[in-house]
Amino acid sequence: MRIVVLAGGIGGARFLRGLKEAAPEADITVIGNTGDDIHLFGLKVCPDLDTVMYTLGGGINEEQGWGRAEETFHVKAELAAYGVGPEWFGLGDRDFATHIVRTQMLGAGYPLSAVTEALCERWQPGVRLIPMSDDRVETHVAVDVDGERKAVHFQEYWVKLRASVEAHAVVPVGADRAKPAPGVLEAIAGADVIVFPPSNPVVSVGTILAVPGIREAIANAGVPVVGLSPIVGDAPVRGMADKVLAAVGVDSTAAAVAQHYGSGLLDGWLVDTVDAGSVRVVEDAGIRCRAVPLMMTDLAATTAMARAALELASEVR
Ligand code: GDP
Ligand code: FO1
Ligand code: CA
Repeated sequence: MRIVVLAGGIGGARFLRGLKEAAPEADITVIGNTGDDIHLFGLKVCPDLDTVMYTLGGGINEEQGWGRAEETFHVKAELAAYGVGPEWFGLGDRDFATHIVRTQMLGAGYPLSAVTEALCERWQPGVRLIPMSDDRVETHVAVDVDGERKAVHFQEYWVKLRASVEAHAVVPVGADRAKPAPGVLEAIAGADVIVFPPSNPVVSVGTILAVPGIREAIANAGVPVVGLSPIVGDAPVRGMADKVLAAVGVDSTAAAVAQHYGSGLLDGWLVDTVDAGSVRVVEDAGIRCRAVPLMMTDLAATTAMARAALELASEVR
């Protein structure tokens, strides 16, 4: 079975662990969000690709969900001693090596997709990880600072401002001119099932879908497309999905997220058992819906979620 997953960082990566358990024989291709990418200290940082790579490869900081295990921050401290920031972004020493290798390869002319493949040779994530695009896409968020509207990088909105100010708009800058990376459209066209994990619907899955051609390829793939709600009990399990959903005019409910994707894209949707009351609403929107436990508390629970998603996929179309 060939499974394609559109993934952000923590939610996507943790779900993928369960999917690998649920379908050990499957050939899994992960299309990763690169809208979170940022250039710092002359280096290209790809947080969501790295979160997937480290989580599946055994190098993740488990408690934090991003960055390396057993991390130290000497380089960051030395940079700060020179007055070189930003200090608000926590790049660790081990993580720095990844960004150095990536930036070096990009400088030598390799596209991000080839660089990601090379980095994965070390980590062996057990999936094929492809960035959504080799072209630069950066998510920016419109916020008011000192009474003035301005656009800040997603990382500045999330990490520096802690999403404490209202997000008025979310723009994947560059997405409209970006091309899907080599292998993305081929993977979608060759898939038996397409899965939207419980990733952020706006700044993770939404950004991937904003790359021209990807949404259309999924809608036309002619195979089941199923998703799992990142919203449980009318709130995100973690992160700022509620804030960025509000920016695009969508309520923070499992049903509203399903309707936001729409029946033109989604065939099936899993909501948490606490949201069982919304199953009818989703089904009335033309999307097959089931309520199952959706908290990724451990590998067994996550594996059960992945099984439920594949089972739902086998029921639709
Ligand atoms: P990010 O890039 O690190 O923000 O990760 P993703 O975009 O892949 O996933 C973020 C989303 O994962 C958030 O909206 C969370 O609500 C969701 N999430 C995290 N843990 C869980 C969980 O245990 N269950 C569910 N259903 N969603 C989760
Ligand atoms: N998230 C934070 O909340 N604070 C940080 O300092 C931070 C640093 C960081 C460094 C490397 C990396 O790969 C991820 C990092 N993240 C950090 C997570 C990052 O903001 C991601 O984009 C998440 O996907 C946001 O949901
Ligand atoms: Ca992210």
